[in-house]
Amino acid sequence: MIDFKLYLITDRKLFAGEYSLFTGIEDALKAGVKVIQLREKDLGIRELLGMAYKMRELTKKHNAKLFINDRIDIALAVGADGVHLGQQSIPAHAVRKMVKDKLMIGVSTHNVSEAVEAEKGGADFITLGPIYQTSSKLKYGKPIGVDAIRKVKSSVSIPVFAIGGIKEDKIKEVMDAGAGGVALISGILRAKNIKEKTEEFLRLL
Ligand code: TZP
Repeated sequence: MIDFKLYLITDRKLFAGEYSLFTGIEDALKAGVKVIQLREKDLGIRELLGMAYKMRELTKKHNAKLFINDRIDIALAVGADGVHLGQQSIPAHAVRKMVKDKLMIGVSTHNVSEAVEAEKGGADFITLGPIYQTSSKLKYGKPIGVDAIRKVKSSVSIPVFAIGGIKEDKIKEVMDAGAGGVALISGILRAKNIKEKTEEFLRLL
């Protein structure tokens, strides 16, 4: 069951000032965020595993869920709640077959057909984006706009999390379009005060 509206995704290179990955994420957890996706794609497998164990401990302490980007093996090894798959990952249907109900599955999608395929494959929710311009626009492609949420929502029944360039002033627009929540990185991780920024997002949601 998806019982969160704010899906916070990590990028250890973004933290400002005194924050590091773990102190920054802990502040977001203290503010009440209930799910973290560990997404550190450039790390080697052993380093990532170590980080995932620590993140599992931290999320448990704050009663929050942990998703691991792409790596089903690491998600299972550390006892994460879920795995988050991209379009280049093993597809959801194959993961579902492997893990049964041991892991929740989130899938990154960009259009209706990817969303429908994810749902059919057994995904519990999808992210859809980039809805708006993001800071690293080349990496994620052209913004698909808020109407894409309406289109996808009319084709799937699992929750759709808007992603890409989500800041406080975009929350109302994406939720009005039918999003079940928002997924974001820089909107929170780049903040000077992560705790206050997270509280603000949670209030708006
Ligand atoms: N997938 C689509 S856009 C995006 C991802 C991972 C980046 C989201 O980052 P930000 O900083 O919240 O725009």
